[in-house]
Amino acid sequence: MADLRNIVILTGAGISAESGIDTFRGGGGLWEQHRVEDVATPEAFDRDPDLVQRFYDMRREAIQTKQPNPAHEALARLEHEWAAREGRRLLIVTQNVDDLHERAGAENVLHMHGTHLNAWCTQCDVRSRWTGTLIDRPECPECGARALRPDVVWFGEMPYEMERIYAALREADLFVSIGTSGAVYPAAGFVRDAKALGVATLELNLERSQGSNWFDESRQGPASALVPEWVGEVLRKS
Ligand code: BV8
Repeated sequence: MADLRNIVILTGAGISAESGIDTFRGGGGLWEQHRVEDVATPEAFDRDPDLVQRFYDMRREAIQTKQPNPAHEALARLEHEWAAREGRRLLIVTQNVDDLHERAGAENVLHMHGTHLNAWCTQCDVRSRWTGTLIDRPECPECGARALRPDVVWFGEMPYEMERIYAALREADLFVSIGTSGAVYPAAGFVRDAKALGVATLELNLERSQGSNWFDESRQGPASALVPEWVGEVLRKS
């Protein structure tokens, strides 16, 4: 691990679970309370915008009451203590729409599925920081149209900054997947892309995921324990 220069980390809902944010597919997960087709597709939004807005309003409000956990804090430490040295790069690609990576101090964070803290105007296309609700169809701060939606990538929509992600994978020495079930593409395919590129792969997850067999190494346990332990290994060997 001493010759590591470039790490790409993918995080999923599992890294935020110990902060009290529901995952999607675990026991009591979000998708057990709502069918994906009813709340996380453009068709659902067209069919029943109030249901979708309420689903995201509830999650946007909940997220703001939560705090980063030791896993988020360890990744921020990795960025500031390891990646800050000459010639090293760390990119955190998160599927999560919460801002716990940033609130833990991480800066180079890419939200491939969007963020709860933006509203996206379907009229003028401008994204505005948004911490309130959208159910009451508030005016877009930019153009005034009552046409705001969550700035979240729904099923069937193209995730953000895919080219930047693949460019980072092409340069990486190590790809680490943390807290994701490996159920949703294209994120679930990154481990295979990494392997095809000769990049070493590590999974840190509470239980085996749909992608575990693709990883060079897969460790099971809570992120709040596994991530600080792994970051400590990297810092000690660097
Ligand atoms: C696209 C919105 C193309 C934001 C989300 C058939 C085959 C392959 C692909 C497809 C297919 N049919 C359709 C597709 C494409 C589809 C897809 O993959 N479907 C799946 C269901 C088969 N993908 C898409 O539609 C994507 N877009 O493909 O576009 C395209 C091409 C051209 C032009 C236009 C478009 C868009 C996908 C994004 C969907 N949006 N969310 C929101 O509401 O928050 S997905 C949602 O699930 C999340 O965003 C997240 O990304 C995703 C996966 O969830 P996880 O983060 O992994 O969470 P999960 O609960 O599943 O797992 C948690 C894990 O943590 C578990 O393993 C658990 O063990 C672990 N854990 C729990 N506690 C802890 C822990 N680990 C550690 N510590 C703990 N304490």
